[in-house]
Amino acid sequence: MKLLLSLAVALVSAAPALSVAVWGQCGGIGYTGSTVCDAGATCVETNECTSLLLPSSLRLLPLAHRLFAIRIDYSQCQPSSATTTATSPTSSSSLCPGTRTKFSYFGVNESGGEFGNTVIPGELGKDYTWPSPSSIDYFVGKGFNTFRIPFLMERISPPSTGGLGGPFNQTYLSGLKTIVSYITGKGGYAVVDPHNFMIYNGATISSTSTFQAWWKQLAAEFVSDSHVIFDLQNEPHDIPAATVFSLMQAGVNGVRSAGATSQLILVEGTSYTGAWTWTTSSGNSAVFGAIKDPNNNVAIQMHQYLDSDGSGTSPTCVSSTIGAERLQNATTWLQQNNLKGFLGEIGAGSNAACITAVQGALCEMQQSGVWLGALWWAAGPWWGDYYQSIEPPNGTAIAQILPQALEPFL
Ligand SMILES: *[C@@H]1O[C@H](CO)[C@@H](O)[C@H](O)[C@H]1NC(C)=O
Ligand SMILES: *[C@@H]1O[C@H](CO)[C@@H](O)[C@H](O)[C@H]1NC(C)=O
Ligand SMILES: *[C@@H]1O[C@H](CO)[C@@H](O)[C@H](O)[C@H]1NC(C)=O
Ligand SMILES: CC(=O)N[C@H]1CO[C@H](CO)[C@@H](O)[C@@H]1O
Repeated sequence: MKLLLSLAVALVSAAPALSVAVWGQCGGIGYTGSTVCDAGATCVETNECTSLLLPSSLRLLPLAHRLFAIRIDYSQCQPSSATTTATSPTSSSSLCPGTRTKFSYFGVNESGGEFGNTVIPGELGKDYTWPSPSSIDYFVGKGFNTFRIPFLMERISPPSTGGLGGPFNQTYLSGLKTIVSYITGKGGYAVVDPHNFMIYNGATISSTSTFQAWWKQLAAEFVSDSHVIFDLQNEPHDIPAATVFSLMQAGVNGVRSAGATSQLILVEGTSYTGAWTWTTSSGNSAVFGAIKDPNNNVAIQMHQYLDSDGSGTSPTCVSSTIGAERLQNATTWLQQNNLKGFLGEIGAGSNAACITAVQGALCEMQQSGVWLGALWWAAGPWWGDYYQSIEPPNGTAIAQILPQALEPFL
């Protein structure tokens, strides 16, 4: 809207001028006016809101044409101190002063393989899909290195061919391995994430021996790739913390028994592994301090959203300080237990309060030194206009969250 208003202003003052006022046009295809801005403003190339300017006929063009159309060149005088442009990352030292430990693993979730979870086995391209290599390239190009790849246990271990003890579906497994190899081939880390909430084929997984054997079978597929990270289970819930702990310990043992000894393992707790309830209602903090790994390379994966119910379904954040507040108790617990954390999912809306809240969360994490990594939820080709989508080129979180809240913490 800002841009439309400024265009009107620019048209009214169309006579040649020595310099252009703030928000006025100062360059672009077919532009012949002054390219010099008033004092205090800088001429910036921008695509912001450009699609709003397209005639409605253009908006009906096929996708590829519209993508071309929104690349129409346009430059605008912006206040030199403007921080809202999507063109360059916000500086990090002003946001988060002091000594910080950068994340070893920083990136995004890449959804797709877990979509359509009510249709088993489902059809590739219709019920589920795999992440796009171009999305991986985009984030690697910006300096991110870690991608969490959700998939479904019912698709890799079909109930119809022996269930969790049966052979893998080679078609689905090969789809998973293809994207994992693509990521690790680029030097990145691929987090292999059975996105099942500890429920398989409608029933809660309860057998530690079945879970251990399943992980031994899966880890064997990736044994030689040290850039694979094993995320034992996404968001168990409605299971006692102690039961989830036993299953996670069995999973660690299963991975290591496959000979996969170099890789990081992530364990998750009950109550959707929420950081905000880790030390309180979930009961996780009472049991997870005892996790044992013969290779001493395990971290506690937690998730945190910043909307009122912590579900990641509303773009409204509780406050601009809620990110740091919700992580504080978990951070202290990690420090006291000499454990490392990994924030496998964080997400919030593209608005000022949420951006400040995400910055506060990531700042606290880096200042504490106990968090190995963080991943935004989520990229992936099928999110559409979901407010947390960070899928390039124009997922909702690309314009502001990426440059202002994530890139400063690279
Ligand atoms: C294996 O996966 C493919 C691809 O999703 C699917 O078409 C096929 O039906 C699956 N096989 C079984 C036994 O589930
Ligand atoms: C942190 O834990 C204390 C009790 O241990 C609890 O009273 C407080 O509400 C927790 N903080 C948050 C933000 O959940
Ligand atoms: C991204 O751009 C495409 C093409 O212009 C458009 O159809 C789509 O709605 C946009 N997505 C978002 C989240 O803005
Ligand atoms: C917050 C969020 O997006 N959660 C999603 C986690 O992944 C599952 C499976 O894709 C979705 O159903 C949730 O909505």
